[in-house]
Amino acid sequence: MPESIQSYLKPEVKSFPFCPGCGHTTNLHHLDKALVQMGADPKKTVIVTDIGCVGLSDQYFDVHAFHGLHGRSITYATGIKLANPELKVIVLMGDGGCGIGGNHLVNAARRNVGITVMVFNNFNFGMTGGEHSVTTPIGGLTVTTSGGNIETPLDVIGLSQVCGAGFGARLTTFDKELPSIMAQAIEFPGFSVLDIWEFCTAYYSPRNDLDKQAMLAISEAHSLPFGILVNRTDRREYTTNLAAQPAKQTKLPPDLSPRFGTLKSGKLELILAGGAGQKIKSTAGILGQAAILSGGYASQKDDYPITVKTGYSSAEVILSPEPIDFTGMMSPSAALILSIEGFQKEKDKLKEMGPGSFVFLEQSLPEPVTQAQIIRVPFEAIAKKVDRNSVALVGLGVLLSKTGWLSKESVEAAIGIGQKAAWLESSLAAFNAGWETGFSV
Ligand SMILES: Cc1ncc(C[n+]2csc(CCOP(=O)(O)OP(=O)(O)O)c2C)c(N)n1
Ligand code: SF4
Ligand SMILES: [Mg+2]
Repeated sequence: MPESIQSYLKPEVKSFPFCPGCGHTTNLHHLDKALVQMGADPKKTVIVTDIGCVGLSDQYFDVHAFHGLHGRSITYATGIKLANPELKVIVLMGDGGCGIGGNHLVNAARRNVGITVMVFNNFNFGMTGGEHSVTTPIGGLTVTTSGGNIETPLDVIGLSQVCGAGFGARLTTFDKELPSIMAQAIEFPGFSVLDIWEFCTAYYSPRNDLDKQAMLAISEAHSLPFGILVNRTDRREYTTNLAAQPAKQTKLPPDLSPRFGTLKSGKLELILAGGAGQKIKSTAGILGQAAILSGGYASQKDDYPITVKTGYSSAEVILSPEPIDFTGMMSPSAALILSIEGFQKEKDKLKEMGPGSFVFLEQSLPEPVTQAQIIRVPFEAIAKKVDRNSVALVGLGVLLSKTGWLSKESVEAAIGIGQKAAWLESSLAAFNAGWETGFSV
Protein backbone atom coordinates (compact mmCIF):
# COMPACT_ATOMS: atom_id res chain seq x y z
CA MET A 1 0.00 0.00 0.00
CA PRO A 2 1.16 3.58 -0.60
CA GLU A 3 1.96 4.30 3.10
CA SER A 4 4.65 1.63 3.13
CA ILE A 5 6.55 3.13 0.19
CA GLN A 6 9.85 4.54 1.44
CA SER A 7 10.94 6.07 -1.85
CA TYR A 8 9.35 6.58 -5.23
CA LEU A 9 12.69 6.47 -6.99
CA LYS A 10 13.28 3.33 -8.99
CA PRO A 11 15.41 0.90 -6.93
CA GLU A 12 18.09 0.83 -9.60
CA VAL A 13 18.52 4.63 -9.47
CA LYS A 14 21.82 5.39 -7.79
CA SER A 15 22.13 9.00 -8.92
CA PHE A 16 20.65 11.59 -11.26
CA PRO A 17 22.38 12.57 -14.49
CA PHE A 18 22.69 16.28 -13.71
CA CYS A 19 25.91 18.26 -13.24
CA PRO A 20 27.37 18.24 -9.71
CA GLY A 21 25.43 20.67 -7.51
CA CYS A 22 22.58 21.10 -10.03
CA GLY A 23 19.40 22.18 -8.27
CA HIS A 24 17.37 19.63 -10.19
CA THR A 25 18.96 16.84 -8.11
CA THR A 26 17.99 18.47 -4.80
CA ASN A 27 14.47 19.20 -6.06
CA LEU A 28 13.89 15.63 -7.17
CA HIS A 29 14.91 14.33 -3.74
CA HIS A 30 12.46 16.83 -2.24
CA LEU A 31 9.76 15.61 -4.60
CA ASP A 32 10.44 12.03 -3.57
CA LYS A 33 10.06 13.05 0.08
CA ALA A 34 6.81 14.84 -0.75
CA LEU A 35 5.37 11.73 -2.37
CA VAL A 36 6.41 9.64 0.63
CA GLN A 37 4.83 12.19 2.98
CA MET A 38 1.58 12.07 1.03
CA GLY A 39 1.61 8.30 0.72
CA ALA A 40 0.97 8.89 -2.96
CA ASP A 41 -0.52 6.01 -4.90
CA PRO A 42 2.02 5.39 -7.70
CA LYS A 43 -0.74 4.11 -9.95
CA LYS A 44 -2.56 7.41 -9.57
CA THR A 45 0.45 9.70 -9.87
CA VAL A 46 1.79 11.06 -13.14
CA ILE A 47 4.96 13.08 -13.65
CA VAL A 48 4.91 15.07 -16.87
CA THR A 49 8.18 16.63 -17.92
CA ASP A 50 9.08 19.42 -20.28
CA ILE A 51 12.24 19.68 -22.38
CA GLY A 52 15.56 20.77 -20.93
CA CYS A 53 17.73 19.14 -18.28
CA VAL A 54 14.60 19.07 -16.13
CA GLY A 55 13.04 16.89 -18.81
CA LEU A 56 15.29 13.99 -17.80
CA SER A 57 13.54 13.73 -14.43
CA ASP A 58 10.43 11.62 -15.00
CA GLN A 59 12.22 8.37 -15.85
CA TYR A 60 13.68 7.98 -12.36
CA PHE A 61 10.36 7.67 -10.56
CA ASP A 62 8.21 4.58 -10.17
CA VAL A 63 5.02 6.40 -11.17
CA HIS A 64 3.40 7.09 -14.53
CA ALA A 65 5.46 9.36 -16.77
CA PHE A 66 5.01 11.48 -19.87
CA HIS A 67 7.70 13.48 -21.66
CA GLY A 68 6.73 15.89 -24.42
CA LEU A 69 7.66 19.00 -26.37
CA HIS A 70 9.26 22.12 -24.96
CA GLY A 71 6.78 24.38 -23.23
CA ARG A 72 3.85 22.02 -23.79
CA SER A 73 3.97 19.89 -20.63
CA ILE A 74 1.03 21.78 -19.10
CA THR A 75 -1.13 20.87 -22.09
CA TYR A 76 -0.33 17.15 -21.78
CA ALA A 77 -0.95 17.33 -18.06
CA THR A 78 -4.30 19.03 -18.61
CA GLY A 79 -5.33 16.33 -21.06
CA ILE A 80 -4.27 13.57 -18.66
CA LYS A 81 -6.21 15.19 -15.81
CA LEU A 82 -9.31 15.59 -17.97
CA ALA A 83 -9.12 11.97 -19.06
CA ASN A 84 -8.85 10.77 -15.47
CA PRO A 85 -9.54 13.37 -12.77
CA GLU A 86 -8.51 10.88 -10.06
CA LEU A 87 -4.86 11.24 -11.05
CA LYS A 88 -2.40 13.52 -9.32
CA VAL A 89 -0.62 15.13 -12.24
CA ILE A 90 2.69 16.86 -11.58
CA VAL A 91 4.44 18.95 -14.22
CA LEU A 92 8.19 19.44 -13.89
CA MET A 93 9.34 22.23 -16.17
CA GLY A 94 12.22 24.63 -16.43
CA ASP A 95 12.05 28.40 -16.50
CA GLY A 96 12.81 28.11 -20.23
CA GLY A 97 9.76 25.91 -20.81
CA CYS A 98 7.72 28.24 -18.63
CA GLY A 99 8.48 31.09 -21.03
CA ILE A 100 8.08 29.07 -24.22
CA GLY A 101 4.72 27.69 -23.03
CA GLY A 102 3.65 30.75 -21.04
CA ASN A 103 0.18 30.81 -22.56
CA HIS A 104 -0.44 27.32 -21.21
CA LEU A 105 0.41 28.47 -17.70
CA VAL A 106 -2.05 31.35 -18.12
CA ASN A 107 -4.84 29.11 -19.35
CA ALA A 108 -4.33 26.29 -16.85
CA ALA A 109 -4.50 28.86 -14.04
CA ARG A 110 -7.54 30.50 -15.64
CA ARG A 111 -9.32 27.16 -15.82
CA ASN A 112 -8.14 26.16 -12.36
CA VAL A 113 -7.43 22.69 -13.68
CA GLY A 114 -6.23 20.44 -10.85
CA ILE A 115 -2.63 19.87 -11.85
CA THR A 116 0.56 20.96 -10.12
CA VAL A 117 3.25 22.84 -12.00
CA MET A 118 6.72 22.90 -10.46
CA VAL A 119 9.02 25.33 -12.22
CA PHE A 120 12.63 24.30 -11.59
CA ASN A 121 13.83 27.85 -11.98
CA ASN A 122 17.60 28.07 -12.52
CA PHE A 123 17.29 31.44 -14.31
CA ASN A 124 18.53 30.18 -17.65
CA PHE A 125 18.26 27.59 -20.41
CA GLY A 126 20.53 24.97 -18.87
CA MET A 127 20.50 22.27 -21.47
CA THR A 128 21.32 24.48 -24.45
CA GLY A 129 24.26 26.31 -22.94
CA GLY A 130 23.03 28.98 -20.54
CA GLU A 131 20.92 31.41 -22.57
CA HIS A 132 18.75 33.90 -20.67
CA SER A 133 15.12 33.02 -20.00
CA VAL A 134 11.96 34.81 -18.88
CA THR A 135 13.08 34.54 -15.26
CA THR A 136 16.66 35.77 -15.60
CA PRO A 137 17.07 38.62 -13.07
CA ILE A 138 17.88 42.14 -14.22
CA GLY A 139 21.63 42.35 -14.65
CA GLY A 140 21.94 38.57 -14.89
CA LEU A 141 24.90 37.44 -16.98
CA THR A 142 24.18 34.71 -19.50
CA VAL A 143 25.58 33.71 -22.84
CA THR A 144 22.89 35.87 -24.51
CA THR A 145 23.04 38.76 -22.04
CA SER A 146 26.77 39.31 -21.74
CA GLY A 147 26.25 42.97 -20.82
CA GLY A 148 23.73 42.05 -18.10
CA ASN A 149 20.04 41.22 -18.62
CA ILE A 150 17.88 44.29 -19.19
CA GLU A 151 14.52 42.50 -19.08
CA THR A 152 12.31 42.38 -16.00
CA PRO A 153 11.88 38.75 -14.93
CA LEU A 154 8.48 37.13 -15.09
CA ASP A 155 6.68 36.80 -11.76
CA VAL A 156 5.54 33.22 -12.27
CA ILE A 157 3.35 33.20 -9.17
CA GLY A 158 1.97 36.72 -9.67
CA LEU A 159 0.98 35.86 -13.24
CA SER A 160 -0.67 32.63 -12.15
CA GLN A 161 -2.46 34.42 -9.34
CA VAL A 162 -4.08 37.08 -11.53
CA CYS A 163 -5.16 34.32 -13.90
CA GLY A 164 -6.98 32.55 -11.07
CA ALA A 165 -4.59 29.88 -9.77
CA GLY A 166 -5.71 28.31 -6.50
CA PHE A 167 -2.32 27.73 -4.91
CA GLY A 168 1.04 29.36 -5.52
CA ALA A 169 4.32 29.47 -3.66
CA ARG A 170 7.85 30.66 -4.31
CA LEU A 171 10.62 28.72 -2.63
CA THR A 172 14.28 27.96 -2.91
CA THR A 173 15.82 24.58 -3.36
CA PHE A 174 17.39 24.79 0.12
CA ASP A 175 14.06 25.42 1.91
CA LYS A 176 13.46 22.74 4.55
CA GLU A 177 9.71 22.99 4.08
CA LEU A 178 9.95 22.35 0.33
CA PRO A 179 8.79 18.69 0.52
CA SER A 180 5.75 19.53 2.63
CA ILE A 181 4.80 22.48 0.39
CA MET A 182 5.24 20.27 -2.66
CA ALA A 183 2.89 17.76 -1.03
CA GLN A 184 0.43 20.56 -0.19
CA ALA A 185 0.49 21.74 -3.80
CA ILE A 186 -0.05 18.23 -5.17
CA GLU A 187 -2.95 17.64 -2.77
CA PHE A 188 -4.50 21.03 -3.56
CA PRO A 189 -7.88 20.64 -5.28
CA GLY A 190 -7.22 23.13 -8.08
CA PHE A 191 -4.39 24.58 -10.10
CA SER A 192 -1.20 24.86 -8.06
CA VAL A 193 2.16 26.27 -9.06
CA LEU A 194 5.56 26.36 -7.37
CA ASP A 195 8.37 28.65 -8.49
CA ILE A 196 11.42 26.87 -7.09
CA TRP A 197 14.62 28.87 -7.33
CA GLU A 198 17.68 26.70 -7.76
CA PHE A 199 21.13 26.44 -9.25
CA CYS A 200 22.44 25.71 -12.70
CA THR A 201 26.00 25.03 -11.61
CA ALA A 202 27.23 24.69 -15.17
CA TYR A 203 26.13 28.11 -16.40
CA TYR A 204 24.06 30.58 -14.39
CA SER A 205 25.48 30.11 -10.89
CA PRO A 206 29.20 30.48 -11.70
CA ARG A 207 28.64 33.43 -14.06
CA ASN A 208 26.66 35.30 -11.43
CA ASP A 209 28.15 34.03 -8.16
CA LEU A 210 24.69 32.81 -7.31
CA ASP A 211 24.36 31.46 -3.77
CA LYS A 212 21.68 31.52 -1.10
CA GLN A 213 22.44 35.14 -0.14
CA ALA A 214 22.40 36.28 -3.74
CA MET A 215 19.03 34.62 -4.24
CA LEU A 216 17.58 36.51 -1.29
CA ALA A 217 18.94 39.73 -2.76
CA ILE A 218 17.31 38.98 -6.12
CA SER A 219 14.01 38.31 -4.37
CA GLU A 220 14.22 41.66 -2.60
CA ALA A 221 15.39 43.66 -5.59
CA HIS A 222 12.62 42.37 -7.85
CA SER A 223 9.83 42.27 -5.25
CA LEU A 224 9.45 38.54 -5.70
CA PRO A 225 8.77 37.34 -2.16
CA PHE A 226 9.07 33.75 -0.93
CA GLY A 227 6.44 31.65 0.79
CA ILE A 228 2.90 30.55 0.08
CA LEU A 229 1.55 33.53 -1.82
CA VAL A 230 -1.75 32.18 -3.13
CA ASN A 231 -4.12 29.83 -1.33
CA ARG A 232 -7.78 30.14 -2.26
CA THR A 233 -10.46 27.51 -2.38
CA ASP A 234 -13.34 29.67 -3.58
CA ARG A 235 -12.97 28.47 -7.19
CA ARG A 236 -14.16 25.03 -8.19
CA GLU A 237 -11.61 22.83 -9.91
CA TYR A 238 -12.08 22.43 -13.66
CA THR A 239 -12.74 18.68 -13.93
CA THR A 240 -15.16 18.89 -10.99
CA ASN A 241 -16.98 21.66 -12.83
CA LEU A 242 -17.03 19.59 -15.97
CA ALA A 243 -18.42 16.53 -14.17
CA ALA A 244 -21.18 18.69 -12.69
CA GLN A 245 -22.46 19.64 -16.14
CA PRO A 246 -25.70 17.90 -17.08
CA ALA A 247 -25.02 14.98 -19.41
CA LYS A 248 -25.70 15.81 -23.05
CA GLN A 249 -27.76 13.49 -25.20
CA THR A 250 -25.27 11.94 -27.59
CA LYS A 251 -26.44 12.12 -31.18
CA LEU A 252 -25.91 8.75 -32.81
CA PRO A 253 -24.30 8.80 -36.25
CA PRO A 254 -26.75 7.97 -39.07
CA ASP A 255 -27.04 4.40 -40.29
CA LEU A 256 -25.29 4.45 -43.66
CA SER A 257 -25.02 0.70 -44.15
CA PRO A 258 -25.29 -0.12 -47.88
CA ARG A 259 -28.81 -1.06 -48.88
CA PHE A 260 -29.17 0.00 -52.49
CA GLY A 261 -26.93 -2.49 -54.26
CA THR A 262 -23.50 -1.50 -55.48
CA LEU A 263 -22.47 1.85 -56.91
CA LYS A 264 -23.06 1.53 -60.63
CA SER A 265 -20.76 4.23 -61.83
CA GLY A 266 -16.97 4.28 -61.57
CA LYS A 267 -15.13 7.09 -59.81
CA LEU A 268 -16.92 10.44 -60.20
CA GLU A 269 -15.75 13.94 -59.36
CA LEU A 270 -18.56 16.45 -58.94
CA ILE A 271 -18.60 20.18 -58.34
CA LEU A 272 -21.62 21.83 -56.74
CA ALA A 273 -21.46 25.61 -56.69
CA GLY A 274 -23.87 28.40 -55.92
CA GLY A 275 -24.47 31.14 -53.42
CA ALA A 276 -24.80 31.24 -49.65
CA GLY A 277 -28.19 29.93 -48.55
CA GLN A 278 -28.64 27.62 -51.54
CA LYS A 279 -27.96 24.53 -49.39
CA ILE A 280 -24.92 23.54 -51.41
CA LYS A 281 -23.16 21.89 -48.46
CA SER A 282 -26.15 19.86 -47.29
CA THR A 283 -26.98 18.76 -50.83
CA ALA A 284 -23.37 17.67 -51.35
CA GLY A 285 -23.71 15.70 -48.11
CA ILE A 286 -26.88 14.02 -49.39
CA LEU A 287 -25.08 13.11 -52.62
CA GLY A 288 -22.20 11.52 -50.70
CA GLN A 289 -24.49 9.66 -48.33
CA ALA A 290 -26.53 8.29 -51.25
CA ALA A 291 -23.30 6.89 -52.71
CA ILE A 292 -22.39 5.28 -49.39
CA LEU A 293 -25.90 3.82 -49.10
CA SER A 294 -25.22 2.39 -52.56
CA GLY A 295 -22.14 0.55 -51.34
CA GLY A 296 -19.62 3.17 -52.43
CA TYR A 297 -17.28 5.69 -50.80
CA ALA A 298 -17.55 9.47 -50.78
CA SER A 299 -15.49 12.50 -49.89
CA GLN A 300 -16.69 16.09 -49.61
CA LYS A 301 -14.69 19.31 -49.48
CA ASP A 302 -16.61 22.53 -48.89
CA ASP A 303 -15.43 26.01 -49.65
CA TYR A 304 -16.99 29.34 -48.69
CA PRO A 305 -15.74 32.75 -47.60
CA ILE A 306 -15.37 33.54 -43.90
CA THR A 307 -18.46 35.70 -44.26
CA VAL A 308 -20.56 32.53 -44.38
CA LYS A 309 -23.93 34.10 -45.07
CA THR A 310 -22.89 35.91 -48.20
CA GLY A 311 -20.90 35.13 -51.35
CA TYR A 312 -20.19 31.78 -52.95
CA SER A 313 -20.61 28.32 -51.55
CA SER A 314 -19.10 25.35 -53.31
CA ALA A 315 -18.41 21.69 -52.65
CA GLU A 316 -16.22 19.09 -54.31
CA VAL A 317 -17.66 15.61 -53.98
CA ILE A 318 -15.93 12.41 -55.03
CA LEU A 319 -17.92 9.19 -55.31
CA SER A 320 -16.10 5.93 -55.82
CA PRO A 321 -16.67 2.18 -55.59
CA GLU A 322 -13.16 1.98 -54.08
CA PRO A 323 -11.80 3.70 -50.93
CA ILE A 324 -10.73 7.28 -51.71
CA ASP A 325 -7.10 7.90 -50.81
CA PHE A 326 -6.75 11.24 -52.58
CA THR A 327 -9.54 13.80 -52.30
CA GLY A 328 -8.21 16.27 -54.88
CA MET A 329 -10.27 17.07 -57.96
CA MET A 330 -8.34 15.93 -61.07
CA SER A 331 -10.93 15.81 -63.86
CA PRO A 332 -14.49 16.67 -62.84
CA SER A 333 -17.19 14.45 -64.32
CA ALA A 334 -19.90 17.06 -63.81
CA ALA A 335 -20.49 20.49 -62.36
CA LEU A 336 -23.74 21.89 -61.07
CA ILE A 337 -23.61 25.69 -61.17
CA LEU A 338 -26.55 27.44 -59.59
CA SER A 339 -25.69 31.12 -59.22
CA ILE A 340 -23.33 33.81 -60.49
CA GLU A 341 -21.25 33.58 -57.28
CA GLY A 342 -20.72 29.86 -57.86
CA PHE A 343 -20.03 30.49 -61.54
CA GLN A 344 -17.31 33.05 -60.78
CA LYS A 345 -15.78 30.77 -58.19
CA GLU A 346 -15.59 27.69 -60.39
CA LYS A 347 -15.27 29.07 -63.91
CA ASP A 348 -11.57 28.21 -64.11
CA LYS A 349 -12.27 24.60 -63.19
CA LEU A 350 -14.96 24.45 -65.90
CA LYS A 351 -12.25 25.38 -68.43
CA GLU A 352 -10.40 22.20 -67.49
CA MET A 353 -13.41 19.95 -68.04
CA GLY A 354 -13.13 17.78 -71.12
CA PRO A 355 -15.54 16.21 -73.59
CA GLY A 356 -17.78 13.60 -71.98
CA SER A 357 -18.30 15.67 -68.84
CA PHE A 358 -21.35 17.83 -68.06
CA VAL A 359 -21.97 21.34 -66.81
CA PHE A 360 -25.50 21.75 -65.48
CA LEU A 361 -25.96 25.49 -65.55
CA GLU A 362 -28.65 27.78 -64.21
CA GLN A 363 -30.44 29.13 -67.29
CA SER A 364 -29.61 32.79 -66.77
CA LEU A 365 -25.84 32.42 -66.26
CA PRO A 366 -23.18 33.48 -68.80
CA GLU A 367 -21.66 31.00 -71.23
CA PRO A 368 -18.67 29.25 -69.62
CA VAL A 369 -15.50 28.35 -71.47
CA THR A 370 -15.44 24.56 -71.37
CA GLN A 371 -15.33 21.45 -73.49
CA ALA A 372 -17.96 19.84 -71.30
CA GLN A 373 -21.53 19.45 -72.55
CA ILE A 374 -23.48 22.41 -71.20
CA ILE A 375 -27.02 21.72 -70.07
CA ARG A 376 -28.98 24.82 -69.19
CA VAL A 377 -31.88 24.40 -66.78
CA PRO A 378 -34.10 27.00 -65.05
CA PHE A 379 -33.33 25.54 -61.62
CA GLU A 380 -34.51 28.61 -59.72
CA ALA A 381 -37.80 28.78 -61.56
CA ILE A 382 -38.48 25.08 -60.94
CA ALA A 383 -37.57 25.41 -57.27
CA LYS A 384 -39.88 28.38 -56.88
CA LYS A 385 -42.85 26.14 -57.68
CA VAL A 386 -42.00 23.51 -55.04
CA ASP A 387 -39.54 24.84 -52.48
CA ARG A 388 -37.55 27.94 -53.33
CA ASN A 389 -34.93 27.08 -50.67
CA SER A 390 -34.06 23.78 -52.31
CA VAL A 391 -32.54 24.89 -55.64
CA ALA A 392 -29.55 22.61 -55.08
CA LEU A 393 -31.79 19.57 -54.58
CA VAL A 394 -33.61 20.41 -57.81
CA GLY A 395 -30.20 20.56 -59.48
CA LEU A 396 -29.14 17.25 -57.95
CA GLY A 397 -32.35 15.63 -59.23
CA VAL A 398 -31.68 16.86 -62.78
CA LEU A 399 -28.03 15.78 -62.68
CA LEU A 400 -28.75 12.28 -61.42
CA SER A 401 -31.74 11.43 -63.60
CA LYS A 402 -29.84 12.71 -66.66
CA THR A 403 -26.70 10.72 -65.88
CA GLY A 404 -28.16 7.72 -64.02
CA TRP A 405 -25.19 7.71 -61.67
CA LEU A 406 -27.24 7.00 -58.53
CA SER A 407 -30.67 5.50 -57.94
CA LYS A 408 -33.58 7.74 -57.00
CA GLU A 409 -34.27 5.58 -53.93
CA SER A 410 -30.76 5.99 -52.55
CA VAL A 411 -30.98 9.78 -52.76
CA GLU A 412 -34.45 9.85 -51.22
CA ALA A 413 -33.15 7.71 -48.35
CA ALA A 414 -30.20 10.09 -47.91
CA ILE A 415 -32.58 13.06 -47.87
CA GLY A 416 -34.56 11.24 -45.16
CA ILE A 417 -31.38 10.84 -43.10
CA GLY A 418 -30.07 14.37 -43.53
CA GLN A 419 -33.13 16.61 -43.49
CA LYS A 420 -35.14 17.72 -40.50
CA ALA A 421 -38.66 16.25 -40.44
CA ALA A 422 -40.27 19.66 -41.05
CA TRP A 423 -38.38 20.06 -44.34
CA LEU A 424 -38.49 16.47 -45.51
CA GLU A 425 -41.57 16.73 -47.66
CA SER A 426 -40.53 19.90 -49.48
CA SER A 427 -36.97 18.60 -49.93
CA LEU A 428 -38.24 15.38 -51.50
CA ALA A 429 -40.59 17.40 -53.71
CA ALA A 430 -37.72 19.58 -54.93
CA PHE A 431 -35.51 16.59 -55.68
CA ASN A 432 -38.37 14.82 -57.51
CA ALA A 433 -39.16 17.93 -59.57
CA GLY A 434 -35.52 17.97 -60.66
CA TRP A 435 -35.52 14.22 -61.31
CA GLU A 436 -38.52 14.55 -63.67
CA THR A 437 -36.93 17.51 -65.47
CA GLY A 438 -33.75 15.51 -66.03
CA PHE A 439 -35.49 13.23 -68.50
CA SER A 440 -36.36 16.12 -70.81
CA VAL A 441 -33.14 18.17 -70.86
C1 LIG B 1 10.17 24.98 -28.98
C2 LIG B 1 11.62 24.72 -28.64
N1 LIG B 1 12.48 25.75 -28.58
C3 LIG B 1 13.76 25.52 -28.25
C4 LIG B 1 14.20 24.25 -27.98
C5 LIG B 1 15.65 24.00 -27.66
N2 LIG B 1 15.84 23.77 -26.24
C6 LIG B 1 16.01 22.53 -25.76
S1 LIG B 1 16.32 22.51 -24.12
C7 LIG B 1 16.22 24.20 -24.06
C8 LIG B 1 16.47 24.95 -22.78
C9 LIG B 1 15.76 24.40 -21.62
O1 LIG B 1 15.78 25.32 -20.57
P1 LIG B 1 14.81 25.12 -19.34
O2 LIG B 1 13.45 24.85 -19.80
O3 LIG B 1 15.00 26.24 -18.39
O4 LIG B 1 15.34 23.75 -18.69
P2 LIG B 1 16.78 23.46 -18.01
O5 LIG B 1 17.63 22.89 -19.10
O6 LIG B 1 17.30 24.74 -17.50
O7 LIG B 1 16.46 22.45 -16.99
C10 LIG B 1 15.96 24.74 -25.31
C11 LIG B 1 15.84 26.18 -25.60
C12 LIG B 1 13.27 23.20 -28.06
N3 LIG B 1 13.60 21.95 -27.77
N4 LIG B 1 11.98 23.46 -28.41
S1 SF4 C 1 23.43 22.32 -17.39
FE1 SF4 C 1 22.63 23.36 -15.60
S2 SF4 C 1 20.53 22.64 -15.45
FE2 SF4 C 1 21.59 21.25 -16.80
S3 SF4 C 1 22.28 19.60 -15.49
FE3 SF4 C 1 23.95 21.06 -15.62
S4 SF4 C 1 23.66 22.37 -13.88
FE4 SF4 C 1 21.76 21.31 -14.16
MG1 LIG D 1 16.29 26.51 -16.75
